[in-house]
Amino acid sequence: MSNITGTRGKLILIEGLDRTGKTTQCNLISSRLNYKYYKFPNRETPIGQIINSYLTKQVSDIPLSDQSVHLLFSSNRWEFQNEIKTALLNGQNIIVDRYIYSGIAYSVAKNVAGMDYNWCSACDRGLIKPDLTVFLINDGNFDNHGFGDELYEKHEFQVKVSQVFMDIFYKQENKDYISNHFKQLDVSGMNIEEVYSNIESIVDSFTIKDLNLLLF
Ligand code: 2DT
Repeated sequence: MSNITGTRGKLILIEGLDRTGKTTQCNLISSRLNYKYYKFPNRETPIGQIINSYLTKQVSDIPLSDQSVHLLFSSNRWEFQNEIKTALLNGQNIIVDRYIYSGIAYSVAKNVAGMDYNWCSACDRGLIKPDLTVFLINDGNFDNHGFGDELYEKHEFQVKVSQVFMDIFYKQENKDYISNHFKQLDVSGMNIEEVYSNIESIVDSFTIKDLNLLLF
């Protein structure tokens, strides 16, 4: 399960609320540290295009229930699994901008009957799990000012999502992951370079202990 030098690439995930600078940081890590960059949702594939019309509130002929939207997001991750796996096994480091945790947090925050943590995580079971998740938080003083006008970019909803993120990370069953594969970083008041240098040192100092890929 490794390339010729006996190593495999690391899979690093940057998660967080809207407007915490995830995409900017992922771009920097990708260009400065030579990480391959994946962003979810990937809006380019046919599945991603449906997700994009949903998020941008375009009128669609396809009736989308909250359950189908959730499954589309998951399916969009599955579309890239083989590619990600091959790259990692070839020794390529990868940085991912949103992944399973956003999938669960945004869907659970909708408060739809039956769409609890177990239901929402089931379709992601078997996906490659990040070796390290860096969770960016800010001081929570976000208001509607500065959000775009996509579906989820509303203050009240972001507060709920933030709560669900915390519930997920601090769930008993995720305890081992949190102690060994998780870092929370409060970016309040930091500029882009300050956030970058924090993330860079977290990423640099993290070494994978297991040559096998972790799976959800
Ligand atoms: P961006 O603004 O980062 O493009 O995200 N989302 C994301 C979900 O609801 N489920 C998912 O599985 C993922 C990956 C978060 C667009 C929005 O899509 C939400 C914000």
